[in-house]
Amino acid sequence: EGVQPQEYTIIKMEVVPPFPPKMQVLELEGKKVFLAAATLRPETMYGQTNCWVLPNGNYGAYEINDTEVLILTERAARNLAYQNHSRVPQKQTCLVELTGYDLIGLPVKSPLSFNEIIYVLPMLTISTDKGTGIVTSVPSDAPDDYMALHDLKAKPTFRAKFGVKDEWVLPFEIIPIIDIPEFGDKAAKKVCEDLKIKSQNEKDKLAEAKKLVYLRGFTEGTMTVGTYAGKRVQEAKPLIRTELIESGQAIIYSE
Ligand code: A2H
Repeated sequence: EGVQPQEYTIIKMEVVPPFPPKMQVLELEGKKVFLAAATLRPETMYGQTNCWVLPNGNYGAYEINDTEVLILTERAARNLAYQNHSRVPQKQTCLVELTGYDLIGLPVKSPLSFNEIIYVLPMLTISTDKGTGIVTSVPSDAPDDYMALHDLKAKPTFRAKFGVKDEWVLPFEIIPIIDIPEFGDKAAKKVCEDLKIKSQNEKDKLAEAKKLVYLRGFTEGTMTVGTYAGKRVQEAKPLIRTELIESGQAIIYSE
């Protein structure tokens, strides 16, 4: 972890019932259950195509108030408890323990997403020591997301290995949401192709791609969709973030 505190936006992605076997417990009955994705780019939520978990990662369903439950790492739940987001003050309460494998294939409804339903898919490079251990996928603007989705789309054996059904992946295309001069409106794809990145495991090249897309996107990008279409990313970002938080669809989280 860095010296500077990182402030994330946690996006509440509602799990669509019926719940899978592991989540069919009395404690979750009547509760609203969300996957909690930590992002630095709330203005990109229009372009979500799926959501990522670490297959071997440990997660839990934690109460944040009397009616709502968030699925995330215990570490994030503890931090959130000290940021006023727990039913019992300053204490996380886990209703059920889960692994990434339990979550793969779940349908979720995520704020602002043009896709009404998106699916939980495996990403092997997720760190459980950062954010919530759950990441929402915007392949138009995030090189990591673009490559991980590309890996799943291109490799049937990779899908089979994690029990990923074709219909959770193949129908989902990149959604252009931000235009960047010279990079176009699928910046992550362009930069990954320019750098000849072959898979999600090429860490160094992906770090370079991320730096390029992130800097240019933030300083020169223009929203092409949503309420702030035509506005600069810089201007739209805080507005969209505030709207998500005030409508109860997101929460502020720092670590
Ligand atoms: B970002 P930082 Cl469109 N492991 O959200 C790996 N990656 C994680 C993570 C974890 N535990 N938690 C969050 N992230 C991702 C959107 C996005 C993001 C776009 C473009 C760039 C981008 C959609 N995915 O991040 O290391 C999340 O992906 C570029 C860095 O804490 C989160 O924001 O700085 C970002 O990494 C947080 O990374």
